[in-house]
Amino acid sequence: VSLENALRLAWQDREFELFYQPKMCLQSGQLVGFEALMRWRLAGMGPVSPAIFVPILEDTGLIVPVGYWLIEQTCADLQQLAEAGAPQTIAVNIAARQLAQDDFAEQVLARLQQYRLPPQRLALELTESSLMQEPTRAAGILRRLRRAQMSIAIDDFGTGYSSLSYLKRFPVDTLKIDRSFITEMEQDPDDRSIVDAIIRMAHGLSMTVVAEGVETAEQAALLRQLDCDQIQGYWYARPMPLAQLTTWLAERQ
Ligand code: G
Ligand code: G
Ligand code: MN
Ligand code: NA
Repeated sequence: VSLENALRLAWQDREFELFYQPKMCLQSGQLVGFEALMRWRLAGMGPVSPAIFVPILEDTGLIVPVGYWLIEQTCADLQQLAEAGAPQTIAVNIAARQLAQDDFAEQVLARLQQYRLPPQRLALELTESSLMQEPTRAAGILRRLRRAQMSIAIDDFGTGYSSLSYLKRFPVDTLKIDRSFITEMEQDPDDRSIVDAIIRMAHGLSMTVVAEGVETAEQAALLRQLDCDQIQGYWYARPMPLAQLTTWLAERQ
């Protein structure tokens, strides 16, 4: 069977799973939220990376129904996390094709209402390239979501090809520095300068800045020195299924 057919079957059987990776505030050391990351275990093949299957979901258009289903799962898990004493935000990754739906904002807000969740509990992560496919439509959708108090982050920041002017055009409040700049930040003064510049620019624009892929205490310390707001990465916590996450939360009380 082709990967595409396998994905269609996986969707029929709701075989996708969400893992959650905690994010930490560098000032306080406190947990500030989570990123939802999709997982798919293909029988006989082990886990398939979303880097491989998300583009296929996009090409086939399946990402639209799958994406709404993932938001519903996230809403259900947000309720459970609040009951477990973790009322923080979960950020979900949104693909270009999802933003091409004119009623995307209304669909997302309707689900939050259905689960009785304030829209601030959900955040969105978008890449520059997904914003730039249909920038006018995307800007309209994001304005409606921002008006409802939802946080919008640019993911993989620094790796796209678009000009910085889009930061003025889209109502985003958070930049996530791509992990490729973090990995060698300690050895490579160029990477360090880029990270420093992104943090200053984000703060100049009154945005929150998050470093991705932080794997060591040294990287975390350096990012704190550079005034980065939040970190995400294996050093603080790996992506985990909800059951493991509730154990992780309980152990930290
Ligand atoms: O978690 P992992 O490193 O395997 O994710 C690889 C890539 O897949 C990342 O770029 C991540 O943003 C993307 N990804 C993970 N989950 C989702 C999802 O639910 N929707 C979309 N559009 N992308 C996702
Ligand atoms: O593109 P996006 O930022 O959404 O993707 C996040 C990806 O990074 C996920 O696939 C996640 O599993 C992965 N990830 C999270 N923390 C780390 C880390 O510390 N190191 C590495 N190498 N990958 C990480
Ligand atoms: Mn992301
Ligand atoms: Na990223």
